[in-house]
Amino acid sequence: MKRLMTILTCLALLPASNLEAKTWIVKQAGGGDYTTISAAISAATNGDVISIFAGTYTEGLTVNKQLSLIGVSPLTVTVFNNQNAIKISSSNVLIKNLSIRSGSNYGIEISAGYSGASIINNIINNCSNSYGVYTNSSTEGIIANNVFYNNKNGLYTGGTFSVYNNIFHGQGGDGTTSCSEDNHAIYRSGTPTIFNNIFYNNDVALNKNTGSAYYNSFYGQNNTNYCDCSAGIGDSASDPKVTDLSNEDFTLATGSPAIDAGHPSTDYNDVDGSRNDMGVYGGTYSWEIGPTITTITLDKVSVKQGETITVTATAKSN
Ligand SMILES: [Ca+2]
Ligand SMILES: [Ca+2]
Repeated sequence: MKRLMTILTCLALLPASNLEAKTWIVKQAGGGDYTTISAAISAATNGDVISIFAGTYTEGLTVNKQLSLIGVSPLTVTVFNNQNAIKISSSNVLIKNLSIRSGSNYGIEISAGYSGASIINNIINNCSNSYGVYTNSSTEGIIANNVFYNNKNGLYTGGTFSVYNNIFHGQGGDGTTSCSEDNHAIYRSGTPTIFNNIFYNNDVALNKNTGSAYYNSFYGQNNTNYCDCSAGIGDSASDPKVTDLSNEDFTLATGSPAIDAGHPSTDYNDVDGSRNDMGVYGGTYSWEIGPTITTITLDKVSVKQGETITVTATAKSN
């Protein structure tokens, strides 16, 4: 009874919003709470999670509440819009496990003045007329373990973002490669901190000299690694040997110089406890592209103290 009392006491101390947080299921084919992400955002309140199943969702999203938008996999869930695909106009928004494209504007725009944005484990691609991610001034958050590819420009940092363990490849690619044109993986404004990223085959990798950048990998740019800036401590200019970029296998091949070459602080260690690997499989937010669990069964629904319960899961490969 004492233990039960303790648990009840802890629950009573939690803020009400935690107790009321809800997960909304979005399934385009039906069977969830909604078939569009926009409808789920309208219904949700601060602190809720929107869980998005496979599909191509052609809708522009305005996230004006403290929400987590989480896809089942960036390889199977796409958000596309001809204008901004996702506009964040709230603090403390999480965008995770989505493939994001815009026809003529930003993949993700973070409106001025909002903090606590987390952009994690996404593929941001083919924003062919603008930036994959654009953060306005007075914004703050993390942009970690994403793949930016084939955008006109990858990322504009207008605020105070930590940008780490991303892969930027194929930005620019329109035949022009000058520092003064739209070509870059990252254009720096504000004061970003940029580390553990891989820059591969962009027209220009890093443009402008604000904030700080170190322990990044630069290889195969069409023009240059650095415009108006220079190499940071720990930067690598060797082929990072990503296994197969064009077929979305972002693991590092055996012998890759990006292995154990990220920031040496234990704060950024990989999930296996070793020093950070550059790229999307390094650090706390390592990609989890493995089998997807499809069913979970329990052999009983209640157990006595000391009794065993068996949980059986089945899964399919991605
Ligand atoms: Ca270009
Ligand atoms: Ca490692």
